[in-house]
Amino acid sequence: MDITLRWFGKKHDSVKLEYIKQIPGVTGVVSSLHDVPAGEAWKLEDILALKNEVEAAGLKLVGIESVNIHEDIKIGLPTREKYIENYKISLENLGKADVHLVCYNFMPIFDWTRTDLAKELEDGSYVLAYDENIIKDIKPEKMFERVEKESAGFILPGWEPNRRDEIMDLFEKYKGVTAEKRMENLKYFLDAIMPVCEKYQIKMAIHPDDPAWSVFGLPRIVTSEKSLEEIAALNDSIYNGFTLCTGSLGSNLKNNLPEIIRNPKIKDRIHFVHFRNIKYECDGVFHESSHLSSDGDFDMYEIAKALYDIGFDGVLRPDHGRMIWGEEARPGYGLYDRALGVAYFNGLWEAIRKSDKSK
Ligand code: DNO
Ligand code: MN
Repeated sequence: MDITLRWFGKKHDSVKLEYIKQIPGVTGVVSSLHDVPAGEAWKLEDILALKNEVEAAGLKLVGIESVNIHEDIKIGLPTREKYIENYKISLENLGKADVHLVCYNFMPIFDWTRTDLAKELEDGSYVLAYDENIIKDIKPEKMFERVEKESAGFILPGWEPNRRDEIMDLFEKYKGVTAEKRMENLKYFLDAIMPVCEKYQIKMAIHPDDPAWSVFGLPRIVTSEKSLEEIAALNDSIYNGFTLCTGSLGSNLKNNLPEIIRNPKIKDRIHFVHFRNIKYECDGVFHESSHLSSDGDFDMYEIAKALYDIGFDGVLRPDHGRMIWGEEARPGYGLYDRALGVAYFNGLWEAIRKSDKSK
C-alpha cells in the first residue's frame, strides 16, 4: 500500500514536500496540474516536471488528484467529443510518465460543498462544516456572496468569483439533465477512455459526491452503495474503479462504510482510499473532525479492518483535517492534522496486521 498526502504544487500549497517526507510511513503524494483548465490536454513535459519535483524530495508521484472532467462531458453535449479526446491524451501522457492512478469526480458544477470553511470547535481548532438548512433555500447567486464572506481567505472549489457567469450558464445547461442521463454520460465517458487505461494500466478512481446527495437541485449520482454497484457495471474493466472517500460517502449516514468496502461488486475496484471522519450535529448538519473514531461518527477501526480483510493494497491518504496548532494553510489541507491522521492509520493497520492469526 502507498500512504500519501494530497499536495497542491509549490505555487498553490504552503505545505512543503520536505515536510510531507518526514511523516512516518508516507511514500508519496497525489497531485495535479492545477493551472490546466478542465477539458485541456495535459502535456507530457508538464507531468514530468511535476514528477521530477516530487521525486527530488524523495517521494513518489503515486497518482493524480484530480484530472477534472469538463462539464460538457457530464451534461452530454455534442462538444464532449473534443474534451474526451483531450482526456485520452492526458491519460496517455500520464501512462508514458509511469503514473497509474487517476482520481476524478462527476459532481455537477462543483466539487465538495461546505457552508463554513473555518468553523471553530471547542478546543480552538477549525474545521470545514456543512449545514443543509443553509444550502436548501439558497439560490446559487446568493451562494457566491456567502462563499466570499465565509471563505477564510480561500474559496470553496468551483465557486471562484470569476466563474459567476459561467456557473449561472451551467445551471441553465443542466436543466432537464436527469440522474439517469448523467449515468449514461458517465458510461459514454468510461467506454471511451477504458481502452487507453487498459493500454497504460491506469486505474480510474471516481470520487463520491460530497455531500452524498443532490444539492442546488442538481442530480448527483455517486452517493450510495447501489450507485457504486451501478457504476461498476457500466464498464467491466477493472480500471473502472473508485476512490472510497469515507467522509464523502459517509456524509449520508445510510451508507454503511465497512459493508460497502466488503461488497464483492465493489471491493476489487477500490483503487484509492480517502480516510477521514466527520461528526454529525443533527440530520444534514455535520462538521469534519479529527480522524480518531471517538471524535466523529465513524468507526475508523472497522473501516481499516474492512480494508485489511479485502486485501487492500492500493493508495490511501488522510483527507481533510482540522486546522490546529496555529497553522495557516488551505482549509482541510494543513500538514499537522493530516499527519496525525496518517500516524493514527499506521497504528490501526499495524495492530490489525499483527492480530491476524492466519498469518
Ligand atoms: C473531498 C476531497 C475532494 C476530492 C475531489 C476529487 O473529499 O477529497 O476534494 O479530492 O472531489 O475529484
Ligand atoms: Mn475525499
